[in-house]
Amino acid sequence: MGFQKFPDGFLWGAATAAYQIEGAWDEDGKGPSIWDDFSHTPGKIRNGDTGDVACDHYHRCPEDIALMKELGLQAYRFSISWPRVMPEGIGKVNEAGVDFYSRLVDGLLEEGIEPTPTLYHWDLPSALERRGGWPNPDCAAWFANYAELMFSRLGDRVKRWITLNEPVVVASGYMGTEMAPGRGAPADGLLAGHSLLVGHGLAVQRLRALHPENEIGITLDFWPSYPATDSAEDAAAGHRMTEALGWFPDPIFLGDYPAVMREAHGNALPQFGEAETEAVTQPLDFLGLNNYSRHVVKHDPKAGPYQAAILPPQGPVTAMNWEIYPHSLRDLLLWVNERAHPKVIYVTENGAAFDDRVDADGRVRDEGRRQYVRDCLSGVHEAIAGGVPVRGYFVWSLLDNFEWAQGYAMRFGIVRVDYETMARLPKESARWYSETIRANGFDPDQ
Ligand code: GBH
Repeated sequence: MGFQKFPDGFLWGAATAAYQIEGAWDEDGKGPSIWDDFSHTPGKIRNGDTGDVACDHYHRCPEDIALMKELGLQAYRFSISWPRVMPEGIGKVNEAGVDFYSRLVDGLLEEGIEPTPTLYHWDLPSALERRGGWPNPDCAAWFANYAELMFSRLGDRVKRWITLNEPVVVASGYMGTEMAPGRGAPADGLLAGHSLLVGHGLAVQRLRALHPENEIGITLDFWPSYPATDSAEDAAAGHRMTEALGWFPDPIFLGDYPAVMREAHGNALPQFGEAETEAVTQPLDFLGLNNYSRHVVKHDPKAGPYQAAILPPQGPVTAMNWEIYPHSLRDLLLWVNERAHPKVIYVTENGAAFDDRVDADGRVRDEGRRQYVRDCLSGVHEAIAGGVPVRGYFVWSLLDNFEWAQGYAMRFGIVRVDYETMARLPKESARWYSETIRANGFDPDQ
Protein backbone atom coordinates (compact mmCIF):
# COMPACT_ATOMS: atom_id res chain seq x y z
CA MET A 1 0.00 0.00 0.00
CA GLY A 2 2.90 2.35 0.66
CA PHE A 3 3.44 5.03 3.28
CA GLN A 4 0.23 6.63 4.53
CA LYS A 5 0.84 10.33 5.07
CA PHE A 6 -1.69 12.36 7.04
CA PRO A 7 -2.71 15.93 6.12
CA ASP A 8 -0.51 18.77 7.35
CA GLY A 9 -1.62 19.90 10.79
CA PHE A 10 -3.21 16.55 11.68
CA LEU A 11 -3.25 16.52 15.48
CA TRP A 12 -1.77 13.51 17.27
CA GLY A 13 -2.66 12.99 20.90
CA ALA A 14 -3.45 10.65 23.75
CA ALA A 15 -6.38 10.60 26.16
CA THR A 16 -7.06 9.88 29.83
CA ALA A 17 -9.82 10.67 32.34
CA ALA A 18 -9.66 12.12 35.85
CA TYR A 19 -11.08 9.26 37.90
CA GLN A 20 -9.06 6.70 35.97
CA ILE A 21 -5.65 8.24 36.64
CA GLU A 22 -5.59 10.97 39.27
CA GLY A 23 -6.04 9.23 42.63
CA ALA A 24 -6.01 11.74 45.53
CA TRP A 25 -9.71 11.07 45.77
CA ASP A 26 -10.19 13.06 48.97
CA GLU A 27 -7.17 15.37 48.98
CA ASP A 28 -6.90 19.15 49.02
CA GLY A 29 -10.61 19.73 49.40
CA LYS A 30 -11.95 17.42 46.70
CA GLY A 31 -15.53 16.22 47.26
CA PRO A 32 -16.60 12.63 46.57
CA SER A 33 -18.05 11.57 43.22
CA ILE A 34 -20.47 8.80 42.32
CA TRP A 35 -17.44 6.77 41.19
CA ASP A 36 -15.81 7.10 44.62
CA ASP A 37 -19.06 5.89 46.18
CA PHE A 38 -19.51 3.10 43.64
CA SER A 39 -15.96 1.75 43.87
CA HIS A 40 -16.14 1.87 47.68
CA THR A 41 -19.22 -0.36 47.56
CA PRO A 42 -18.16 -4.00 47.95
CA GLY A 43 -18.87 -6.18 44.95
CA LYS A 44 -19.11 -3.44 42.36
CA ILE A 45 -15.57 -3.48 40.94
CA ARG A 46 -13.47 -6.47 39.94
CA ASN A 47 -10.98 -7.41 42.69
CA GLY A 48 -12.42 -4.64 44.88
CA ASP A 49 -10.27 -2.08 43.09
CA THR A 50 -10.88 1.64 43.56
CA GLY A 51 -9.61 4.88 42.03
CA ASP A 52 -8.33 6.10 45.42
CA VAL A 53 -4.72 6.10 44.19
CA ALA A 54 -5.07 5.07 40.51
CA CYS A 55 -1.91 6.16 38.65
CA ASP A 56 -1.17 8.82 41.29
CA HIS A 57 -1.22 11.33 38.45
CA TYR A 58 -2.38 14.06 40.84
CA HIS A 59 1.08 13.92 42.44
CA ARG A 60 3.06 12.93 39.35
CA CYS A 61 1.67 15.44 36.91
CA PRO A 62 5.01 17.09 35.97
CA GLU A 63 6.56 13.66 35.35
CA ASP A 64 3.62 12.68 33.14
CA ILE A 65 3.88 15.88 31.12
CA ALA A 66 7.59 15.15 30.60
CA LEU A 67 6.62 11.70 29.37
CA MET A 68 4.17 13.17 26.86
CA LYS A 69 6.88 15.51 25.65
CA GLU A 70 9.28 12.59 25.26
CA LEU A 71 6.70 10.72 23.18
CA GLY A 72 6.17 13.78 20.99
CA LEU A 73 2.44 14.14 21.70
CA GLN A 74 0.92 17.25 20.15
CA ALA A 75 -2.26 17.22 22.23
CA TYR A 76 -3.44 15.73 25.50
CA ARG A 77 -7.08 14.97 26.25
CA PHE A 78 -7.74 14.81 29.99
CA SER A 79 -10.87 15.34 32.02
CA ILE A 80 -11.62 17.72 34.84
CA SER A 81 -13.08 16.24 38.01
CA TRP A 82 -16.17 18.33 38.79
CA PRO A 83 -16.06 17.55 42.55
CA ARG A 84 -12.35 18.45 42.68
CA VAL A 85 -13.18 22.01 41.65
CA MET A 86 -16.70 22.20 43.15
CA PRO A 87 -16.86 19.70 46.04
CA GLU A 88 -20.66 19.96 46.31
CA GLY A 89 -21.20 20.32 42.57
CA ILE A 90 -22.75 23.75 43.06
CA GLY A 91 -21.73 26.75 45.11
CA LYS A 92 -18.33 26.78 46.75
CA VAL A 93 -15.24 26.62 44.51
CA ASN A 94 -12.22 24.59 45.66
CA GLU A 95 -9.32 26.78 44.58
CA ALA A 96 -6.75 24.04 45.18
CA GLY A 97 -8.58 21.89 42.64
CA VAL A 98 -8.76 24.66 40.06
CA ASP A 99 -5.03 25.31 40.60
CA PHE A 100 -4.22 21.68 39.83
CA TYR A 101 -5.82 21.94 36.37
CA SER A 102 -4.38 25.39 35.83
CA ARG A 103 -0.86 24.04 36.47
CA LEU A 104 -1.55 21.08 34.19
CA VAL A 105 -2.62 23.41 31.38
CA ASP A 106 0.42 25.66 31.87
CA GLY A 107 2.75 22.66 32.00
CA LEU A 108 1.36 21.29 28.75
CA LEU A 109 1.56 24.64 26.97
CA GLU A 110 5.18 25.04 28.07
CA GLU A 111 5.96 21.81 26.21
CA GLY A 112 3.90 22.79 23.17
CA ILE A 113 1.18 20.21 23.91
CA GLU A 114 -2.41 21.36 23.30
CA PRO A 115 -4.59 20.88 26.38
CA THR A 116 -7.94 19.34 25.40
CA PRO A 117 -10.08 19.06 28.54
CA THR A 118 -13.31 17.11 28.81
CA LEU A 119 -15.61 18.68 31.39
CA TYR A 120 -17.46 15.51 32.31
CA HIS A 121 -16.04 12.01 32.16
CA TRP A 122 -18.55 10.31 34.48
CA ASP A 123 -17.57 11.54 37.97
CA LEU A 124 -20.69 13.41 39.12
CA PRO A 125 -20.35 15.04 42.55
CA SER A 126 -22.06 12.78 45.09
CA ALA A 127 -23.89 15.79 46.52
CA LEU A 128 -25.69 16.18 43.18
CA GLU A 129 -26.57 12.51 42.96
CA ARG A 130 -28.31 12.99 46.33
CA ARG A 131 -30.37 15.72 44.66
CA GLY A 132 -31.44 13.30 41.92
CA GLY A 133 -28.40 13.29 39.66
CA TRP A 134 -28.66 13.56 35.89
CA PRO A 135 -32.31 12.38 35.75
CA ASN A 136 -33.16 15.61 37.58
CA PRO A 137 -33.66 18.28 34.85
CA ASP A 138 -31.85 20.80 37.11
CA CYS A 139 -28.62 18.89 36.51
CA ALA A 140 -28.30 20.58 33.11
CA ALA A 141 -27.97 24.01 34.73
CA TRP A 142 -25.69 22.70 37.49
CA PHE A 143 -23.40 21.38 34.78
CA ALA A 144 -23.50 24.63 32.80
CA ASN A 145 -22.54 26.65 35.88
CA TYR A 146 -19.58 24.35 36.55
CA ALA A 147 -18.59 24.53 32.88
CA GLU A 148 -18.72 28.32 33.01
CA LEU A 149 -16.41 28.31 36.03
CA MET A 150 -13.83 26.33 34.07
CA PHE A 151 -14.22 28.49 30.95
CA SER A 152 -13.64 31.60 33.05
CA ARG A 153 -10.56 30.15 34.77
CA LEU A 154 -8.88 28.33 31.88
CA GLY A 155 -10.44 29.78 28.73
CA ASP A 156 -7.58 32.25 28.34
CA ARG A 157 -5.24 29.28 27.70
CA VAL A 158 -7.38 26.29 26.68
CA LYS A 159 -8.50 26.64 23.07
CA ARG A 160 -10.47 23.43 22.61
CA TRP A 161 -13.09 22.04 24.99
CA ILE A 162 -15.14 18.85 25.12
CA THR A 163 -18.38 19.06 27.10
CA LEU A 164 -19.27 15.41 27.79
CA ASN A 165 -17.66 12.03 27.32
CA GLU A 166 -19.97 9.30 26.02
CA PRO A 167 -23.37 10.38 27.38
CA VAL A 168 -24.72 6.95 26.37
CA VAL A 169 -22.55 5.41 29.07
CA VAL A 170 -23.59 8.04 31.62
CA ALA A 171 -27.24 7.22 30.93
CA SER A 172 -26.47 3.51 31.14
CA GLY A 173 -25.19 4.13 34.68
CA TYR A 174 -28.81 4.96 35.56
CA MET A 175 -30.35 2.23 33.41
CA GLY A 176 -28.06 -0.58 34.49
CA THR A 177 -26.07 -1.64 37.53
CA GLU A 178 -22.53 -2.02 36.16
CA MET A 179 -21.53 1.61 36.02
CA ALA A 180 -22.04 4.35 38.64
CA PRO A 181 -24.44 5.15 40.10
CA GLY A 182 -25.89 1.77 39.06
CA ARG A 183 -29.55 2.54 39.73
CA GLY A 184 -30.96 -0.11 37.43
CA ALA A 185 -33.83 2.19 36.40
CA PRO A 186 -34.33 2.27 32.60
CA ALA A 187 -36.68 5.27 32.61
CA ASP A 188 -34.07 7.30 34.56
CA GLY A 189 -31.58 6.62 31.79
CA LEU A 190 -33.78 8.40 29.25
CA LEU A 191 -34.24 11.35 31.61
CA ALA A 192 -30.50 11.46 32.27
CA GLY A 193 -29.84 11.49 28.53
CA HIS A 194 -32.15 14.46 28.16
CA SER A 195 -30.40 16.52 30.87
CA LEU A 196 -27.03 15.59 29.42
CA LEU A 197 -28.06 16.95 26.02
CA VAL A 198 -29.46 20.15 27.50
CA GLY A 199 -26.47 20.58 29.83
CA HIS A 200 -24.14 20.17 26.86
CA GLY A 201 -26.07 22.82 24.92
CA LEU A 202 -26.14 25.31 27.80
CA ALA A 203 -22.39 24.87 28.26
CA VAL A 204 -21.81 25.62 24.57
CA GLN A 205 -23.84 28.82 24.94
CA ARG A 206 -21.81 29.88 27.99
CA LEU A 207 -18.52 29.37 26.16
CA ARG A 208 -19.75 31.38 23.15
CA ALA A 209 -20.59 34.26 25.49
CA LEU A 210 -17.32 34.14 27.43
CA HIS A 211 -14.72 33.01 24.90
CA PRO A 212 -16.13 33.10 21.37
CA GLU A 213 -12.61 32.48 20.04
CA ASN A 214 -12.46 29.03 21.67
CA GLU A 215 -13.66 25.76 20.13
CA ILE A 216 -16.09 23.32 21.66
CA GLY A 217 -17.53 19.92 20.84
CA ILE A 218 -18.85 16.74 22.44
CA THR A 219 -17.45 13.21 22.50
CA LEU A 220 -19.84 10.41 21.48
CA ASP A 221 -19.11 6.71 21.33
CA PHE A 222 -20.54 4.30 18.82
CA TRP A 223 -20.37 0.58 18.23
CA PRO A 224 -21.58 0.31 14.65
CA SER A 225 -24.04 -2.54 14.04
CA TYR A 226 -23.66 -5.01 11.21
CA PRO A 227 -26.38 -7.52 10.28
CA ALA A 228 -25.45 -11.17 10.90
CA THR A 229 -26.83 -12.38 7.58
CA ASP A 230 -28.17 -10.77 4.42
CA SER A 231 -31.73 -11.75 5.24
CA ALA A 232 -34.21 -8.87 5.07
CA GLU A 233 -35.06 -9.37 8.76
CA ASP A 234 -31.46 -9.10 9.97
CA ALA A 235 -30.86 -6.13 7.69
CA ALA A 236 -33.86 -4.41 9.25
CA ALA A 237 -32.59 -5.24 12.75
CA GLY A 238 -29.20 -3.78 11.83
CA HIS A 239 -30.93 -0.70 10.48
CA ARG A 240 -32.93 -0.17 13.69
CA MET A 241 -29.77 -0.52 15.81
CA THR A 242 -27.98 1.95 13.57
CA GLU A 243 -30.87 4.42 13.78
CA ALA A 244 -30.82 4.05 17.57
CA LEU A 245 -27.21 5.28 17.52
CA GLY A 246 -28.82 8.66 16.81
CA TRP A 247 -29.78 9.08 20.51
CA PHE A 248 -27.20 11.82 21.06
CA PRO A 249 -26.07 13.00 17.63
CA ASP A 250 -29.60 13.41 16.21
CA PRO A 251 -30.88 15.97 18.74
CA ILE A 252 -27.65 17.95 18.36
CA PHE A 253 -27.26 17.83 14.58
CA LEU A 254 -30.82 17.09 13.35
CA GLY A 255 -32.98 18.62 16.10
CA ASP A 256 -34.72 15.62 17.67
CA TYR A 257 -34.38 12.04 18.87
CA PRO A 258 -34.49 9.40 16.13
CA ALA A 259 -37.94 8.06 15.22
CA VAL A 260 -37.00 4.52 16.32
CA MET A 261 -36.47 5.83 19.86
CA ARG A 262 -39.81 7.67 19.94
CA GLU A 263 -41.51 4.48 18.72
CA ALA A 264 -39.72 2.27 21.23
CA HIS A 265 -40.02 4.48 24.31
CA GLY A 266 -43.17 6.55 23.80
CA ASN A 267 -43.82 9.05 26.58
CA ALA A 268 -40.82 7.88 28.60
CA LEU A 269 -38.66 9.89 26.17
CA PRO A 270 -38.91 13.62 26.98
CA GLN A 271 -39.80 16.26 24.39
CA PHE A 272 -37.48 19.21 23.79
CA GLY A 273 -38.93 22.58 24.77
CA GLU A 274 -38.13 25.59 22.60
CA ALA A 275 -35.27 26.90 24.72
CA GLU A 276 -33.90 23.38 25.03
CA THR A 277 -33.85 22.90 21.28
CA GLU A 278 -32.12 26.25 20.90
CA ALA A 279 -29.39 25.11 23.32
CA VAL A 280 -29.02 21.52 22.15
CA THR A 281 -28.71 22.44 18.45
CA GLN A 282 -25.96 25.05 18.98
CA PRO A 283 -23.48 24.61 16.13
CA LEU A 284 -20.33 22.82 17.28
CA ASP A 285 -16.76 23.37 16.14
CA PHE A 286 -16.13 19.64 16.05
CA LEU A 287 -17.50 16.24 16.93
CA GLY A 288 -15.38 13.87 19.01
CA LEU A 289 -15.77 10.16 18.25
CA ASN A 290 -14.78 7.16 20.34
CA ASN A 291 -14.72 3.69 18.85
CA TYR A 292 -13.43 0.34 20.05
CA SER A 293 -15.33 -2.36 18.21
CA ARG A 294 -18.61 -3.29 16.53
CA HIS A 295 -21.74 -5.34 17.11
CA VAL A 296 -23.08 -8.02 14.82
CA VAL A 297 -26.85 -8.23 15.26
CA LYS A 298 -29.68 -10.55 14.42
CA HIS A 299 -33.42 -10.09 14.31
CA ASP A 300 -34.98 -11.30 17.56
CA PRO A 301 -38.49 -10.16 18.57
CA LYS A 302 -37.63 -10.69 22.26
CA ALA A 303 -34.39 -8.72 22.31
CA GLY A 304 -34.44 -5.21 23.76
CA PRO A 305 -36.36 -2.21 22.48
CA TYR A 306 -35.15 -2.73 18.90
CA GLN A 307 -35.79 -6.47 18.42
CA ALA A 308 -32.14 -7.06 17.70
CA ALA A 309 -29.92 -9.55 19.50
CA ILE A 310 -26.22 -8.75 19.78
CA LEU A 311 -24.21 -11.84 18.83
CA PRO A 312 -20.97 -12.89 20.53
CA PRO A 313 -17.72 -11.58 18.99
CA GLN A 314 -17.29 -12.93 15.45
CA GLY A 315 -13.52 -13.26 15.50
CA PRO A 316 -10.39 -12.60 17.60
CA VAL A 317 -10.95 -10.45 20.66
CA THR A 318 -9.03 -8.14 22.99
CA ALA A 319 -8.70 -8.76 26.73
CA MET A 320 -12.07 -7.01 27.13
CA ASN A 321 -13.59 -9.70 24.92
CA TRP A 322 -14.29 -7.01 22.32
CA GLU A 323 -13.97 -8.16 18.72
CA ILE A 324 -10.84 -6.88 16.99
CA TYR A 325 -12.51 -5.19 14.03
CA PRO A 326 -10.52 -2.13 12.94
CA HIS A 327 -12.84 -1.40 9.97
CA SER A 328 -15.54 -0.23 12.37
CA LEU A 329 -13.76 3.11 12.89
CA ARG A 330 -13.67 3.87 9.15
CA ASP A 331 -17.31 2.81 8.73
CA LEU A 332 -18.32 4.94 11.70
CA LEU A 333 -16.55 8.00 10.31
CA LEU A 334 -18.34 7.63 6.98
CA TRP A 335 -21.71 7.05 8.66
CA VAL A 336 -21.46 9.98 11.06
CA ASN A 337 -20.22 12.32 8.37
CA GLU A 338 -23.16 11.45 6.16
CA ARG A 339 -25.73 11.72 8.94
CA ALA A 340 -24.54 14.73 10.92
CA HIS A 341 -22.18 16.67 8.61
CA PRO A 342 -19.96 17.86 11.46
CA LYS A 343 -17.54 20.65 10.52
CA VAL A 344 -14.60 18.74 11.91
CA ILE A 345 -14.15 15.35 13.54
CA TYR A 346 -11.54 14.30 16.07
CA VAL A 347 -11.17 10.67 17.00
CA THR A 348 -11.06 11.31 20.76
CA GLU A 349 -10.58 7.65 21.81
CA ASN A 350 -9.49 4.44 20.13
CA GLY A 351 -7.31 1.67 21.49
CA ALA A 352 -7.29 -1.80 22.95
CA ALA A 353 -6.68 -3.76 26.16
CA PHE A 354 -4.33 -6.72 26.05
CA ASP A 355 -2.68 -8.84 28.71
CA ASP A 356 0.73 -7.23 28.35
CA ARG A 357 3.83 -8.71 29.86
CA VAL A 358 7.21 -7.22 30.59
CA ASP A 359 9.92 -9.25 28.88
CA ALA A 360 13.21 -10.14 30.56
CA ASP A 361 14.87 -7.24 28.76
CA GLY A 362 12.33 -4.84 30.28
CA ARG A 363 10.35 -4.22 27.10
CA VAL A 364 6.61 -4.62 26.56
CA ARG A 365 6.11 -6.02 23.06
CA ASP A 366 2.42 -5.16 22.70
CA GLU A 367 2.17 -6.09 19.05
CA GLY A 368 -1.61 -6.69 19.23
CA ARG A 369 -2.25 -3.15 20.44
CA ARG A 370 0.18 -1.66 17.91
CA GLN A 371 -1.49 -3.47 15.02
CA TYR A 372 -4.97 -2.54 16.18
CA VAL A 373 -4.09 1.15 16.40
CA ARG A 374 -2.25 0.99 13.08
CA ASP A 375 -5.16 -0.65 11.28
CA CYS A 376 -7.69 1.76 12.78
CA LEU A 377 -5.48 4.65 11.66
CA SER A 378 -5.43 3.19 8.14
CA GLY A 379 -9.22 3.43 8.27
CA VAL A 380 -8.94 7.07 9.38
CA HIS A 381 -6.59 7.71 6.47
CA GLU A 382 -9.09 6.12 4.08
CA ALA A 383 -11.97 8.18 5.50
CA ILE A 384 -9.95 11.39 5.05
CA ALA A 385 -9.24 10.43 1.45
CA GLY A 386 -13.00 9.92 1.07
CA GLY A 387 -13.65 13.50 2.19
CA VAL A 388 -14.39 13.05 5.91
CA PRO A 389 -12.95 16.05 7.82
CA VAL A 390 -10.94 14.16 10.46
CA ARG A 391 -8.39 16.56 11.96
CA GLY A 392 -6.85 14.55 14.76
CA TYR A 393 -6.59 11.30 16.68
CA PHE A 394 -6.20 10.57 20.40
CA VAL A 395 -5.16 7.09 21.40
CA TRP A 396 -6.83 5.59 24.49
CA SER A 397 -4.90 5.62 26.63
CA LEU A 398 -1.68 7.37 27.53
CA LEU A 399 -1.39 5.21 30.67
CA ASP A 400 -2.69 1.90 31.94
CA ASN A 401 -5.40 2.99 34.34
CA PHE A 402 -8.56 2.21 36.32
CA GLU A 403 -10.83 0.57 33.77
CA TRP A 404 -14.13 1.23 35.58
CA ALA A 405 -15.94 -2.02 36.53
CA GLN A 406 -12.84 -3.98 35.44
CA GLY A 407 -10.54 -2.09 37.80
CA TYR A 408 -6.83 -2.49 37.07
CA ALA A 409 -7.26 -5.88 35.40
CA MET A 410 -7.48 -4.25 31.97
CA ARG A 411 -4.51 -2.38 30.50
CA PHE A 412 -5.27 0.09 27.71
CA GLY A 413 -2.11 2.22 27.98
CA ILE A 414 0.61 2.78 25.41
CA VAL A 415 2.63 3.34 28.57
CA ARG A 416 2.70 0.64 31.23
CA VAL A 417 2.09 1.58 34.85
CA ASP A 418 3.62 -0.57 37.57
CA TYR A 419 1.01 -0.17 40.31
CA GLU A 420 3.54 -1.13 43.02
CA THR A 421 6.15 1.49 42.20
CA MET A 422 4.04 3.77 39.95
CA ALA A 423 6.87 3.63 37.40
CA ARG A 424 5.87 4.49 33.81
CA LEU A 425 7.28 2.32 31.02
CA PRO A 426 6.54 3.15 27.38
CA LYS A 427 5.46 0.01 25.50
CA GLU A 428 6.54 -0.78 21.94
CA SER A 429 3.19 0.67 20.75
CA ALA A 430 4.23 4.00 22.27
CA ARG A 431 7.52 3.91 20.36
CA TRP A 432 5.64 3.20 17.14
CA TYR A 433 3.16 5.98 17.90
CA SER A 434 6.00 8.46 18.52
CA GLU A 435 7.56 7.58 15.21
CA THR A 436 4.17 7.92 13.49
CA ILE A 437 3.73 11.39 14.97
CA ARG A 438 7.24 12.42 13.91
CA ALA A 439 6.67 11.19 10.34
CA ASN A 440 2.98 12.29 10.27
CA GLY A 441 2.13 8.85 8.94
CA PHE A 442 3.25 5.24 8.76
CA ASP A 443 3.68 2.25 6.52
CA PRO A 444 0.57 0.09 6.98
CA ASP A 445 2.46 -3.05 5.98
CA GLN A 446 4.91 -2.74 8.88
C1 GBH B 1 -14.53 4.40 26.90
O1 GBH B 1 -15.72 3.76 27.19
C2 GBH B 1 -14.31 5.37 28.01
O2 GBH B 1 -14.48 6.70 27.60
C3 GBH B 1 -13.01 5.21 28.72
O3 GBH B 1 -13.07 5.87 29.95
C4 GBH B 1 -12.71 3.74 28.86
O4 GBH B 1 -11.58 3.51 29.66
C5 GBH B 1 -12.49 3.19 27.47
O5 GBH B 1 -13.58 3.45 26.65
C6 GBH B 1 -12.22 1.70 27.44
O6 GBH B 1 -13.32 0.98 27.90
O7 GBH B 1 -21.58 -4.50 26.44
O8 GBH B 1 -20.83 -5.34 24.31
O9 GBH B 1 -22.55 -3.68 24.41
C7 GBH B 1 -16.13 2.74 26.37
C8 GBH B 1 -17.49 2.35 26.85
C9 GBH B 1 -17.94 0.08 26.78
C10 GBH B 1 -19.42 1.67 25.78
C11 GBH B 1 -18.60 -1.02 26.02
C12 GBH B 1 -20.06 0.59 25.01
C13 GBH B 1 -20.66 -1.64 24.90
C14 GBH B 1 -20.11 -3.02 24.99
N1 GBH B 1 -18.04 1.33 26.08
N2 GBH B 1 -19.96 -0.68 25.72
S1 GBH B 1 -21.36 -4.22 25.06
